[in-house]
Amino acid sequence: MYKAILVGADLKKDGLIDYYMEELTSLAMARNIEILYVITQSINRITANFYIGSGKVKEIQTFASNLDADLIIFNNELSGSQIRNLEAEIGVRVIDRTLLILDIFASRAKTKEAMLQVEIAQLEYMLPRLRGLAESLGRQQGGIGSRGPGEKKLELDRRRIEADRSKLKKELEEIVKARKIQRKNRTKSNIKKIAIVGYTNAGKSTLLNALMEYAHRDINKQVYVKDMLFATLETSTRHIILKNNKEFIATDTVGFVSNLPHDLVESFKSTLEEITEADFLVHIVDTSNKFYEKQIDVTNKTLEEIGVRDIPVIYVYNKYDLVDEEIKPLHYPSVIVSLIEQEGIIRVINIIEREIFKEYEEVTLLIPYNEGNLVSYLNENTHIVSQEFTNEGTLLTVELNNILKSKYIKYIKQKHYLSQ
Ligand SMILES: Nc1nc2c(ncn2[C@@H]2O[C@H](COP(=O)(O)OP(=O)(O)OP(=O)(O)O)[C@@H](O)[C@H]2O)c(=O)[nH]1
Ligand SMILES: [Mg+2]
Repeated sequence: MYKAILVGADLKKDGLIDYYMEELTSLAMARNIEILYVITQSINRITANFYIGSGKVKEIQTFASNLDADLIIFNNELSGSQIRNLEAEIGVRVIDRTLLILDIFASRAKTKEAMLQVEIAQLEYMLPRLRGLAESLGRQQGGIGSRGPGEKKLELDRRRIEADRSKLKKELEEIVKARKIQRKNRTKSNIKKIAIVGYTNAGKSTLLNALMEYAHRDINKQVYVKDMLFATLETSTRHIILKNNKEFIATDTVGFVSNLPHDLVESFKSTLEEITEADFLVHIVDTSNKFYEKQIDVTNKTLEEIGVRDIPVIYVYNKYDLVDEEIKPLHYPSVIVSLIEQEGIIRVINIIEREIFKEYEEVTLLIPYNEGNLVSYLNENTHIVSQEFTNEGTLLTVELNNILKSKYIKYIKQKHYLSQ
């Protein structure tokens, strides 16, 4: 188990350094790293050598040797040479927040697609840093200007990494293609889609499982739920058929964190695309984290980055059972619930239903007796409000969406407008 010192240089001075350091702490803990000490420093500019000033580096070195640390984690993204220089100066391994996140993702990836996505992002992270790392190697071994062993190795490493990257990208493309076809087939059937989004560990997968349970779906299709960051990286899509025969598609996807590495977002684009195609977003918020409003902003910013625009959303302020104070939502429309309680789940399901089945309308159809197949079809696939047998045929009062309404228009006797 690593014992680490966390370092945060506050360049932006946006008043959020404590938030970022707390988040870095949870990220480190997600990797079972013990945190010995947290150092922050307000800086006006980045230094080329160490990112922070050399005085601060000395201070870190002292802390590291006194506390017996074996890892330094920077909250700021470092260049290859900065990592090398810091390691040489402090004498222990140095990584940055991006590398830590990539490492967590790598340890959590379960499907082939997620593994490829993470591996590609890791290679993208390494490529621009190789030179910096090797330069100091060259300096150590061959001196300035000489094309020493470090330089040759760098060229070989770079070529190998680039080759690996193209190979992995091709493999990923194949998987993405297959997924797109699957998605297209779903789109054709014109079923509404919801995407469950939110900060990592907020309760997204919990909601997907609850939806499936509510709809009595196969218990084997449950997704992994755990109190840890990035428990599920893969997109899980489930077809939910409610008791009233109304159906929709629900997608649970990777959680967000602030400053999610750009390469990672890029690499996960195909997975995240599913969100951009949703008809409705359910944004889950973990109110047991004191920075939950900030986490909403982080999630919304990431959604914007991946191209989500103008999709209606409901903010689900979750884990209310863990909170003592009153919650005053700053984002609307919203609902305050606990998704581990039945009542909370039903409230959220009602909101989803109301939103995505807006176009459903109660209509009365008169179906001649020689079209009995249609009566059984409607019984199996729609919500029947009442059924009566008359001299002219079966009189069905049923809830239909626009597509079915136009399909069976000739049978419609009368419309009842559903109250919203
Ligand atoms: N106390 C409490 N715990 C909850 C509630 N909702 C979810 N949890 C727990 O929170 C943890 C995270 O839930 P997940 O559903 O895995 O969260 P997620 O958003 O899918 O997280 P990632 O996949 O890691 O991004 C689990 O241990 C859940 O049991 C709630 O309302 N109250
Ligand atoms: Mg999850």
